[in-house]
Amino acid sequence: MNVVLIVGGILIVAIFLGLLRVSTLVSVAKKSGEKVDMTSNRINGLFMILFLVISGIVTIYYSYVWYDDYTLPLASEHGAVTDNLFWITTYVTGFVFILTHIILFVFSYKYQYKESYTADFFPENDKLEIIWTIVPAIVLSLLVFSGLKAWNDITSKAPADAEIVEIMGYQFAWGTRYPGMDGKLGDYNYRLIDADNAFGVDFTDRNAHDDFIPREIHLPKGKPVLFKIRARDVLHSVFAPHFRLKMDAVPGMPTHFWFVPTKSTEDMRAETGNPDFNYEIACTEVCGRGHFSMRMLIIVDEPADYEKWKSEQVPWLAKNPDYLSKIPEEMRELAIINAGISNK
Ligand SMILES: [Cu+2]
Repeated sequence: MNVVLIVGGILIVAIFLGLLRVSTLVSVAKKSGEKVDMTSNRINGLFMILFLVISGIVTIYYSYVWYDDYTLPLASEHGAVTDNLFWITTYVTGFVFILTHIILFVFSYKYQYKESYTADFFPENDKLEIIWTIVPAIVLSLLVFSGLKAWNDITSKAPADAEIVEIMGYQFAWGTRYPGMDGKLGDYNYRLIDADNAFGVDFTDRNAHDDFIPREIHLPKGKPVLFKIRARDVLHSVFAPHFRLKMDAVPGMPTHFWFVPTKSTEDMRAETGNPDFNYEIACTEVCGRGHFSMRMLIIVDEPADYEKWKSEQVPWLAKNPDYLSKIPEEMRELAIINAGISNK
């Protein structure tokens, strides 16, 4: 369908260009006494109107057809604020955009050259200039300051009881690490990254012993969550559109984002009528050849289910007991206890 539309569009443009060429040649052949080639002027004027109408129809058509794709159902508290800002900005700028473009193309047609026209000398108009300076200044200030206030609220300090989840981007996947039952993520150091320890977790930090590394992200519904975001190699960007969450993952410069998920995965499946619905993180930084594969599932649970899931997770160290040999001897016993490794 789309290919047909594109080919059709190209053909229409080609036909018009052909017509323009023919009419220009005809007027040259006629050697009409006109100083200005009126035919091509008229055709260009018509093109202006045609461009306005066709591009207007295409814009409206695609905005309508893809509406659901840029208005995903919302599943976070702060998302209501950003959605609201988005629509206010879209209405204001959309109104100005449409108005100025209608004027631009209609005037180009209406005021095309005619011999009877004479130019008007119109050097200045203070009243007009004051209006078109002050009105946009006020409107833009309102938009900017309401955006700034929202941004300050969204990027404020996370509540102390927020669930901490580490998100690490690398070529080409996401990894996630949870602090375990002590609620504290262990330190990391890129020098410690090896074939086993993909996160470079520093197990000389006792907080790291019970950290666990699941395959999917689980989050509790209705509770604040703090994403601690980092990248291992190049720039990546955490994008979870249903939560209206987007934050770059930068190597060597950890970032963070906190939010409150408001709908569980089950809630969203019911709302969208899609039994296969899943929240996900995508990467929105073109980070290399495998960029497209950077997808990670997020499952939002009811708080009780979340706690149950969390308590069932096995610390990374318990799953990889061979790694104990790399932990300094004086810490090994503590690590075994903290990771809950049964000592036979
Ligand atoms: Cu990426």
